[in-house]
Amino acid sequence: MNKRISMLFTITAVAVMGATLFGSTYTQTQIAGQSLDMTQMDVDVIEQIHQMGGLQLVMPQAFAETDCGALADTGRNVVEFNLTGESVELPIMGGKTYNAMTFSGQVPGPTLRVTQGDVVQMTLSIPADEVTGHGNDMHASQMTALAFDSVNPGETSQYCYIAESAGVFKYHCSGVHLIGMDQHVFSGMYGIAIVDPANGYKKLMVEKTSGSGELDRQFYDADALEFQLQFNQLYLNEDGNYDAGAMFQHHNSATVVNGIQFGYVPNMLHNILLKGDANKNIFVAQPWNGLELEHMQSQLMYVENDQHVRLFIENHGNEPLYFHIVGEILDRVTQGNRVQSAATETWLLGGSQNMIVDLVFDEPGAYALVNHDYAAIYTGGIGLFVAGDPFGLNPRLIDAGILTDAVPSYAYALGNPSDAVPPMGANSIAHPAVNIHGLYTDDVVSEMKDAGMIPLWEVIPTLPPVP
Ligand SMILES: [Cu+2]
Repeated sequence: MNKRISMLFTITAVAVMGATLFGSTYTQTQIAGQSLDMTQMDVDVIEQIHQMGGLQLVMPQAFAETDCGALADTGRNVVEFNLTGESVELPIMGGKTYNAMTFSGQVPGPTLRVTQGDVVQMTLSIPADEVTGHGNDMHASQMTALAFDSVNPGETSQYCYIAESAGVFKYHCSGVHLIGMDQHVFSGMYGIAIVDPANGYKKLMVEKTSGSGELDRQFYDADALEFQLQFNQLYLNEDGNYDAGAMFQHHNSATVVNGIQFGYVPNMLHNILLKGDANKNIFVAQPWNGLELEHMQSQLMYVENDQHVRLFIENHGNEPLYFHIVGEILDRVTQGNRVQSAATETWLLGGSQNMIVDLVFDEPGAYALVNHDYAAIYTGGIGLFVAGDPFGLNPRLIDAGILTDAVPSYAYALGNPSDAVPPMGANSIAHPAVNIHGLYTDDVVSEMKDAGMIPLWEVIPTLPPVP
C-alpha cells in the first residue's frame, strides 16, 4: 500500500470508528430520554465521551444565579417570569402526535415582555413526576457563568438579571448539564423575551411617491399592531420521537411557525364565507381545517390597511430563515435597537437570530409570510396576513347581525390567533379580539378562556348564518 492510500485508509477508518462509537450512541442516548447519570462521569475519558454521545461540551454554564434580593432593592422594575418544564404529548399534522417537551404546557413557551433596564426574576420549576431535568438559557441576560445549572424533577430554581439590551431574545432549555439540549429545544422548549427600548420604539417612515410621481415620505406613529412569529424545525421519526440522527444531517421532518405547520392558513369557515362550501379549500394546503380541531384549527392574522404593524421574529431552528411577505416590502428591519434596512424584499436570519419588522399593508388583500426556502414553504413555513376587507365581507357580516358597522379588519369579527399575539408593551395597539389558537395543553386553553380569549370552535356554531 503506498503512503497516500495508507493515509486515506487511516482517515476512513477513524471516520467509521467515530461514527460507530459516537454517532449511534448519541442517538440512543438522546432518544432514550435523558437519563445520563453525571455521577458516572469520573470513568475514563473515552467512556465519558462515549456516554455523552461523542462530544463533551466544555463551556461555561449559561448563566449565574444572581442576588435577586440585591437587584430588588435597586429601585428598578422587577418582572417575575415563572416557567415549568413539562413533557407532554402534542398534536402534529396528519392527526398524529409527538412527544413534546414544553415550558408551561405550550410551544413556543410564554413570551416575556419587559422594558430595557428592568430586572427579570426567572423561576423554573420542574414537577416531581417530570421525566427529566431542564434548564433555561435566556439570551436576554448577560451574566457571569457560575452557579445556575439544570433543575431536577421536584425542584425549583431562580435567577435574576437586568435586561440591558433592547430587542428580541430567544430563551431555550439547556438540557441536563447541556446534554440533550438539542432534543429539548427541538421538542418544543423555546420562546422569546421582548425587551422594549427604554425610550420606546421609533416612528416609522415609509417612502412613497405622490400622485405626480414625486418622492413623498409618510410617517407612522411608533404605536403598532404587533405579532410574534417564531420559526423552527421538527426532526421526528415515525413514532413522534426526536430523531437526533436526522438533526445532525439537517433532514427536518417539518417547518413550524409558532410550533405549528401551516398554522395560519384558511380554514373551514373561510371556505364557507368565500366559496359557500366547507370542503372547498381556498389555499393549497389547509391541514388544520375543521372546527373539531378546536384550538389547533388554523387561523388567519388580520390587520388594517394603512396601519403600522410590528412583527417580532425569531429563528430558533438549524436552518436559515429567508423572511419574506409575498406582495409586500419590509418597510423597516431592526435588530437589537439598530435599524438594519429599509424597504427590503427579504431579510436573512441565521439560527438563534431575530429581528423586528415594521411595515404597512397598503392595499386590501391576502399576503403570505414565508421562509423563502422552497423546502420550508412546502413543509409548513407559510402563513397568511389578511389586510382590510379584500373579500367585501363587511356588508354580509352586518346583514347577518355579526357586526353592527363596517370594520377595518376581520380581527373585529374573529380575533387574531393568541399564539401570534405578544403581551402588550408601551407602544402596542390592542388587538380588537384574540382567539385561542396554538400548540397548547388543555390546561393552557382553559386559562386562556378564563382570560377572555375567544374559543372560536364554541362561538362559531352559535352565530347566525352569513348570507
Ligand atoms: Cu429541557
